[in-house]
Amino acid sequence: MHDCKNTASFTHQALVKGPLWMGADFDLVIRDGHIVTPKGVVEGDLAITGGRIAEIGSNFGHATREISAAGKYVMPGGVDVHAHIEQMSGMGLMNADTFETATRSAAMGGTTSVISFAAQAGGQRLSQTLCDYEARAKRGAMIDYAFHLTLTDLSVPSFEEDLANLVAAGHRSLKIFTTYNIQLRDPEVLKVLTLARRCGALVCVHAENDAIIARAKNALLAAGKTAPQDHATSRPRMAEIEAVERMCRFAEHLDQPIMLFHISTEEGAAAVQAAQRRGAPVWAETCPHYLLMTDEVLNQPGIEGAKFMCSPPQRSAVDQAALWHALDAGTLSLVSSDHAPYRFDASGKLSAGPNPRFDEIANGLPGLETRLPLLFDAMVSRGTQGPEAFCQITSTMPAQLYGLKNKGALSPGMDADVVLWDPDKTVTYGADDLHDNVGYNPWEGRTVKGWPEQVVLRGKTVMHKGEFFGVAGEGAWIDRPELATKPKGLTNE
Ligand code: DUC
Ligand code: ZN
Ligand code: ZN
Repeated sequence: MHDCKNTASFTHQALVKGPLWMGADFDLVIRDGHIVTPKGVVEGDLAITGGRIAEIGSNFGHATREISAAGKYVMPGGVDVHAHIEQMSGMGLMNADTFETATRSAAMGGTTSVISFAAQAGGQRLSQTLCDYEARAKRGAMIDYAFHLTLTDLSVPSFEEDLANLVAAGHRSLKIFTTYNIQLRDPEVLKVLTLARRCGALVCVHAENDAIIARAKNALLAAGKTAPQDHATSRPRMAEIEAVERMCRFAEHLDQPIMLFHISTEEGAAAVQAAQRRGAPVWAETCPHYLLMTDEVLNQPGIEGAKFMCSPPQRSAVDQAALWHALDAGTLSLVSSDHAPYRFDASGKLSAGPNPRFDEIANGLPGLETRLPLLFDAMVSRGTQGPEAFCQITSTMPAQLYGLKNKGALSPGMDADVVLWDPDKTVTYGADDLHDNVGYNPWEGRTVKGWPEQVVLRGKTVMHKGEFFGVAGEGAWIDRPELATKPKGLTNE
C-alpha cells in the first residue's frame, strides 16, 4: 500500500501542486479510511477520476493527489434539501445570505449539495422566477444546487405551460404553503397536485392550518401577550396535525407524492405513518431544531428568544423522542436544515423595531453549517444510530427522494462529493463562528464530538481544516431527470 504519511502537503490542489507521477492511475486517492458506502463500511481507499468516484477498494496505484484518511470516516457530502437562500420572505424581508455566503457556510459544515427555493413573486410568470434565481445561484454558488419552485400565484399567464416546461427541464420539486400570506387554498392545492402528477414533480408542503394559527395569534395579541415566548402558543400543534392529515389525504386521493416539510410534533409524525400504512405516497422530513431543541429556547431575556423563532415552533421533549423514533422507523426519511437566515438587527429579526411583537419577527434560524455536526454527534458519536444511518438521512435519502443525479452516496460513477470526518474532534460552538451572514449561532455553547476535516466537491477540496477554498460560481446546477417518488400508477421504466 502506498505510504501516505508524507502526503499532508498536497491535500488540496488549489494551494500546492502535488507530485505528478507519470501515468497516475487516478486524479485523487483517499487512503485508509472507514468509507461509508450504501453497502456498509469499507476499510480502505476511495479513488477519484474526472470528478467522479472511480473505485472503492484497497492498494490502489498512484494518484496525482493523495489524502490520508487514517482514523477518519469517509462519507458522502451532505445533501441539504431545504434551505432559504437569497430569497424574499412572506413578510417581504430579504434573507441575510446570498448564494455565496450560504454555500460557503454549507461547505464549512460538510454539505456539498443544496436545494433552495425559486420563490414566485405575486403576479410573476414562473419562467421569470426561475431566471431570477438561476442568475443569483450562478453568480455565487460554491456547492452544487437545485431549486424547489415555490408556487404562490396560479393565476399568472402561461402558468401550466411554464410549470410543465420547467419540470421537464429538471426542476422536479414544487413547494406550496397552507399558511402565511402566500398560502394556497384547498382547490389550488388539489390543482397543483394534479399538475404535478401529470408532469412528474414532487410537491413539498409547509403544512400548518392558517385559521387555527390566526385564532390563537389574535387571542394572544388581544391579551397583550406579544413576546417571543408566545410564538410557540400562537402556532398550536393542532395546526400542524390538521394540515398534515389533510395533505396526506389529498396525496392519497390523487395518488400524487408529497413531501411534508419540518414535522415538529408526535401526532404529525403519527399522521404521516398512518398515511404511509394506507399506501399513500407520503414522505416527510424533520430538522435539527426539532430533534435537539424544545420551546424552552424561546424563554430568553428580553427579545433574545427571537433568535430561535421558527415555524412550526420547537415543541416538547416528548415530541423530540417521537421524532427520533420516527426517523429510526423510516416514517421520517431525512433531516434538512430549513436554513432561514435573518440577522438579529434591523435588517432581519428586528425589522419592526427593537421591541417587536412575535408576529412581526421573521421566522427561521441558520442551519446549513450546523446540521451535520449536530447529527454526527447525536447519531454517530453518541452511538445511537451509527454512521450508515447518519449518511442515509443526511445525504443518501435526500438525494434519492429528490432525484439529485449522481449525488448522495459513495459508489463508483457518483460525483466525488466526499467528507472526511474526524470522529474524535470536539468543538464547542461560539457566538459567531459560522460562515454565513447571520451574525449569531443558535447553537452557541453546545459541544459536538465529530467534525468535518476536509470537504471535496466533485474531486476538488473546498474546505480543509477550517480553511475554505471554494470559488463563487463553481457550484453546478444538479439535473433531476426523474424522481424515485413516483405515483403508484406510474412505473419507473
Ligand atoms: N418557517 C418557514 O415557514 N420558513 C422559513 C423558516 C421558518 O421558520
Ligand atoms: Zn416552512
Ligand atoms: Zn423552509
